[in-house]
Amino acid sequence: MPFSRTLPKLTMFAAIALVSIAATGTASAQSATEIQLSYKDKKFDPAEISAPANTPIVIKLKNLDAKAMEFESKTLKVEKVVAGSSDATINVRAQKPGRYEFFDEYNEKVARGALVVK
Ligand SMILES: [Cu+2]
Repeated sequence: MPFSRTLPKLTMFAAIALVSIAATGTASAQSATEIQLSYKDKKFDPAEISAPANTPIVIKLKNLDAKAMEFESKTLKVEKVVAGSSDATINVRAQKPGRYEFFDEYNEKVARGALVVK
């Protein structure tokens, strides 16, 4: 008897949870800001990019150099190796206003840029 009472409730709860997860995923995908960024001769172009606050950010990075690079930002908590002459998509979660530095970890001293969130 207890089973027949609790099971429908649990199923209903699971269904609601799934629906809300799906809704959230769709909403954030739609509002994401997409930014094109290229990397050549150990330089980011543009060196400064910007995005609105509180929305997810998608950075489309083109590594135009023949060597691999590693896009890294400690403040944005992202790190991604991008092979030479190839593209990568870097997903950044929604941020508060501020200036977030990023760099190529393989050329940290020279290859630097910043994301300005307003
Ligand atoms: Cu790293």
